[in-house]
Amino acid sequence: MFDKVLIANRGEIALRIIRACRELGVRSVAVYSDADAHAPHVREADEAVNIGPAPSSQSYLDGNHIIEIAKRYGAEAIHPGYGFLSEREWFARAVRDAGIVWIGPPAEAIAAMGSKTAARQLAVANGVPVVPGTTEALRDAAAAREVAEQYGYPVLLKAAAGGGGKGMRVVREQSELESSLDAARREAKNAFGDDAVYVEKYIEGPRHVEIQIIADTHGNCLSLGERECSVQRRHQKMVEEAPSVVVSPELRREMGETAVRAAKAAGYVNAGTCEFLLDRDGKFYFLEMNTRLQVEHPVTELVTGVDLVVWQLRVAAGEKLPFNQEEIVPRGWAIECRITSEDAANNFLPSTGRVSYLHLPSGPGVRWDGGIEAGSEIGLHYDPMLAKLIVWAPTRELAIERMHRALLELTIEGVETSRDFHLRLMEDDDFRAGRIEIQWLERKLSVLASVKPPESARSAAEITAALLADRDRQRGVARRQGRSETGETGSVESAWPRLARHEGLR
Ligand code: MV4
Repeated sequence: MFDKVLIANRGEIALRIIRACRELGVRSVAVYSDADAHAPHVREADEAVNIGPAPSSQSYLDGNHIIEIAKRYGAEAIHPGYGFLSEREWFARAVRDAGIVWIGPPAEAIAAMGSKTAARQLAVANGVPVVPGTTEALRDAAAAREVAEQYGYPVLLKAAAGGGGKGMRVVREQSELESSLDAARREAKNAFGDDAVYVEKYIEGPRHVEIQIIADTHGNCLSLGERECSVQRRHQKMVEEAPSVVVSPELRREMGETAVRAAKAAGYVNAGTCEFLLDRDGKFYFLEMNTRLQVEHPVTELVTGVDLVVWQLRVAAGEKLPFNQEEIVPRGWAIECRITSEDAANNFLPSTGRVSYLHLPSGPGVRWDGGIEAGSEIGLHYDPMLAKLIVWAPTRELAIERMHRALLELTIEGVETSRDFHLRLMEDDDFRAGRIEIQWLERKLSVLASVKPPESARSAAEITAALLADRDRQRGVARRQGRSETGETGSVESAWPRLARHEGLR
């Protein structure tokens, strides 16, 4: 195992990696921008080095500078976390060329999966089902028309260099094709500097189900099962769970074998994820492979018992995976809510400010992977995800109740957060029944993102409720639950005193 690892990231994922390092007896080197001088990851690491100004381009994305620091501080390996430099082929190569171990897949595997058309060709060549469509970029509108006719409308134009939904256009009929192709090309050129576009049959109302894999350097590659990630808005996931309500043990085995085949074809090592669309008939199609640790990895950890970050470090150090596929069986249910500094009532506008008060949930089956503390300044330089709240329970129903309970315990003041939105999600009948697909949340937004009363009205109500609660307590009135056994939100009389105890009387 390594003596010292540099963590080229910030926030909750930097802390997550520091924790894994500490359990393995590995010393950690954090890097931080001027904006993060007082951030928790800086304090928790064994050493911390300032790498420049707040903008990512001058700090967390300055790969050459980070490699210099790794050498200067004697770090034998670099963990990139997710985002930032994690999927930059050039960086994986530069780290390796500097004689430092890259805690991630080989640069060649990042490249193989980086181009969506190349990934589709690799998939097709290895018997991995993809959505019907082309595996090469379209030459012109006439070629687009020809393949669209062949597959039938609606079709989806996608950027070859893309991923994450940029440069995508649904085309419902031939008359829209040419203008959509122009638009997709322009968007692709802007986002990726490459206007290559290809075409797929458009799948209506699918789920987004992804398979976690892990591979060592000895030729072992295992599937750790699926995550259901359909609850997303504008390609930003908001809730993830493992397993998925629609994945049977047989389908899990089939999707797992498919993901392992795709990973092996790319020469993959380390943790990675194959994304699939799962249609209403239970047919699945490979979309793309994420060649990094993902934000939502904890739900897989909780149902499999495999510490993914520890195993990233171990396989990067050359260790063999000690388990086999038959031993990996998901147990119970895990759900993750991404707690962001966004105002759901205001079109998810990013919210900034200082976290003036923070109370974290705990108790049975609750995990908090956070990157903030009371006093943290939330600005606009980085991603608005502040933390992940993750729960485990024996069944999905109990996991939803547990998440609801944990969200009730959570108080974050000073910035707007997605906490209330997540509470309403956990109360939603469709969500509770598992009736979700990739467009579900956007259809539901108007109901879930209801406008809040103004702050002045809220604080007056809180003070009133606090006084009422105090009076009741002095009279010895028994505490009542805020939620009944049928899952209905409690009456105003019971809900307010509970809120008051939480937020008014502290
Ligand atoms: C699709 C699709 C429907 N049909 N491909 C979105 C981002 C990129 N990873 C692929 N995406 C999609 N590809 C076909 N042929 C619908 C989506 C899609 C989506 C996929 C996963 C998660 C969320 C999504 C939201 C909108 C569209």
